[in-house]
Amino acid sequence: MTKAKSSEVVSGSREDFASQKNVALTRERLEALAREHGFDALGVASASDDPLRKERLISWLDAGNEAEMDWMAREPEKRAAPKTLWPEVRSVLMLGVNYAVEGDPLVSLKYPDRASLALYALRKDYHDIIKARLKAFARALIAEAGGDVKVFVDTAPVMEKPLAATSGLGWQGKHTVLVSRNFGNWLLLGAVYTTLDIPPDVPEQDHCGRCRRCLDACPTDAFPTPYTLDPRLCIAYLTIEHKGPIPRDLRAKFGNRVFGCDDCLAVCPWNKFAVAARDIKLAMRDDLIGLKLADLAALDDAAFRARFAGTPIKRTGRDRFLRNVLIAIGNSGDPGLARSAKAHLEDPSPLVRGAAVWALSQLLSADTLSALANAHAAEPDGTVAEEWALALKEKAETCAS
Ligand code: B12
Ligand code: SF4
Ligand code: SF4
Repeated sequence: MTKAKSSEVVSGSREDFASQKNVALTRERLEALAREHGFDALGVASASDDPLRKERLISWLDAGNEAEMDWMAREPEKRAAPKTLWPEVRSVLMLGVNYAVEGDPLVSLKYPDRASLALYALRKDYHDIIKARLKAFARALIAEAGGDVKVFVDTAPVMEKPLAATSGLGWQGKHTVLVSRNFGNWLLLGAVYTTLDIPPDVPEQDHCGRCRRCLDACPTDAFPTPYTLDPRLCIAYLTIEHKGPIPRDLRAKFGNRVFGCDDCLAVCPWNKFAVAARDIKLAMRDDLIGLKLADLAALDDAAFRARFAGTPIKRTGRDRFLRNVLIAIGNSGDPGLARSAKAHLEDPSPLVRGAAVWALSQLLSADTLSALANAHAAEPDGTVAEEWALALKEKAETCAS
């Protein structure tokens, strides 16, 4: 268990900490409870308003950064302030689960004929695991100290990163993700709002200094300024949340990243303090590592669901996933994969057909592409017809230059 500023131990706080039940619960006991319930890090934040947190959220939304994540723009007051979400809350317990891996986290980028999937996705969905742990932890907390609780992971209007920074778990790095001195970039977060008044930890300082490795590592230049991400340029957003075609000018920069992206996290020097996770429930699934693009391209809906059942990947659905696989096929430089793309020129989904056209434009000669375009001249969907037109135009320009 990593303590957030471990010197901040709860002691002699019987009245404050557990006023509803008059049972003493020391900081050590709180940490022990967190550890017993599968958490590697714990920090406590006050539930009071933080004007800066709200101001930053509003300016992020004003810039349209929620993009297609409409739910991010809903109820910003509740998201920014725990007490607006739940007036009775007094303290926020931020909990972290370590998911660091052994070896190079970016090794999958070296194999262009295989899919690179974000590390958090190569295992059972963390939402399910963390939510179950948060609930069990919260029940134990109530049993020992009383109070009411609400638990959150990811989907509720809760700003987990700024709250975790306030709770001393780490700081928001220039890539905006929480960096921990003990776990580097590899903590998944969950929150417990409680009516208990627990002495807060000291917020963590920013330890980025002059470093800018994460900013420079981003394949799509998704950081307009340090500490701000534009999701519309981020591969994680575009492969997971975005529903339409991948923006044309970004496709070549995706490489073989098919679901999420770890580049900005993996280069952070603070990862040197991370120790590979031994959490069995969050263990990497061997059957998801090094998957061949050709095999993934052959998945129909049922096979997609079966292959990714229980993982975060299932949430994108087969069509969006296939779109991503086809972009990676286009980037593979392997003409042998053209067959896999060609098989999707008559796919029922226009999203998939469009991505197949682009993939083929990257792998085939101008003549072969043109013959295929003629054979599909009756394409009924406007966006796919435009993909054909642009593919032919760009191919002609490349040949001329
Ligand atoms: C929406 C979302 C996304 C979006 C947008 C990401 C983003 N940076 O906001 C997309 C889809 C792109 C995304 C991607 C990823 N995500 Co995400 N995501 C979320 C979610 C649901 C909300 C985040 C949020 O509130 N964003 C809104 C903006 C306003 O917040 P912000 O980034 O903190 O922006 C602040 C800065 O700009 C800051 N700011 C501005 N100027 C300055 C100056 C200074 C000095 C400072 C300090 C700050 C600062 O102010 C803004 C407001 O606080 C959270 C879960 C949750 N409920 O919190 C998970 C979460 C952040 N994601 C997570 C993960 C793991 C990822 C990925 C690594 C997944 C992957 N491998 O593909 C990537 C990382 C990409 C990246 N560099 O951020 C984890 C991060 C864990 C951690 N250690 O921080 C979270 C917490 C989920 C979880 N429960 O564990 N995600
Ligand atoms: S997740 Fe990838 S694309 Fe998104 S900001 Fe980080 S490095 Fe850039
Ligand atoms: S890579 Fe450097 S700048 Fe980025 S979060 Fe880590 S320490 Fe901060």
